[in-house]
Amino acid sequence: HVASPRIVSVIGAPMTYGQPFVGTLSSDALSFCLIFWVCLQDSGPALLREHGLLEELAELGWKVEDIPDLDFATIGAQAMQANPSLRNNPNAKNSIQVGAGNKVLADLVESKLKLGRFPLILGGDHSIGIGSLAGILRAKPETGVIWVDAHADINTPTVSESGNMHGMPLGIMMKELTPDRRAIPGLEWLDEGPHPSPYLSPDALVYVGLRDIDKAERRFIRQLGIKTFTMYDIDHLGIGRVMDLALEHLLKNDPNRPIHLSYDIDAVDPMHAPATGTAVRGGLTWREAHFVAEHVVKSGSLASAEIVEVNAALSDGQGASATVELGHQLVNAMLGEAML
Ligand code: 4U7
Ligand code: MN
Ligand code: MN
Ligand code: MN
Repeated sequence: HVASPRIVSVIGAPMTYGQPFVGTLSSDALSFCLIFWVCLQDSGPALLREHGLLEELAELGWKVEDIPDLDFATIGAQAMQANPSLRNNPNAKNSIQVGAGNKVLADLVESKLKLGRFPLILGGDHSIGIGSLAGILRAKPETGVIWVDAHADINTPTVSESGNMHGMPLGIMMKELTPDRRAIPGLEWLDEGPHPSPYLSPDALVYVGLRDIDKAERRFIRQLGIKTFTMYDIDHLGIGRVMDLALEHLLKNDPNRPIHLSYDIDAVDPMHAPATGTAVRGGLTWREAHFVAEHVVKSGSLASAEIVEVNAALSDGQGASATVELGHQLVNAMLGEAML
């Protein structure tokens, strides 16, 4: 159950460099950007705030620490200036900006966890998983991760077909797949300094909701034996059994293990979440989507959470507000709304 006067640290992480609507701009994307000016800064955190998210968290009994949104446009530009000879690699697009932004995010997440707070990270694209995992694993290396997504996000620069880093956070955070993170421009910090960021062990991860897995990703998941519940498993077993098994996998050896919930809104069916970059049909229903978060909360193990890939620029107004509304509801679920 939610412990009484806990502090939630709300961290706005409006990253866009990990997905294709930045960098090489088609004229369509460019007009999107002019209308919504979200090319270098995503509107997800702002829209969730406007939707009354912080007030609602307070009503749920949390003490709310609101942190100003990270300014990834400036952080990224400074990183580019600092080392003009460094080149972004086409196999890991914008890795300098993605890396610099995630370094700041990782430090923030680590410090909040060490203060005993609950980091709630509002994305932004899923490349922020690099920074949140790095910070979490530095503060609490024993953490288990539930990755709710249509996609596996376990590509690496070597195998990725798109080069988009929102498809790589898990591939980059596993030693078996990226043994030298210093080879990726912008990500050197992961393996440098007095506190290198631990890798995520494959058995510390459970997937829920997958239905669009790339060929290389399939191979990695099999080779590494990662616990995976696809949409097929959810249809077959029901979401209740799936979440029981997911928690059992992470908690069987250590019932007190902290859990991080990484929630990509594209896990949910596009009927409810159309405003996202990589929508795939056949996703979680409204209730299944909520149950996933509610059941993790009920375990008492949830220690941090993120909601990512809410991208209002990628839908009409109605689709955007429906997606923000869902994102808000899922955050409420993560922070214990369904608990009596
Ligand atoms: B998301 C993809 F090829 N796998 O790597 C890729 F299908 O964070 C999609 O889950 C990645 O939204 C989607 O580009 C990343 C593609
Ligand atoms: Mn994702
Ligand atoms: Mn996804
Ligand atoms: Mn996506």
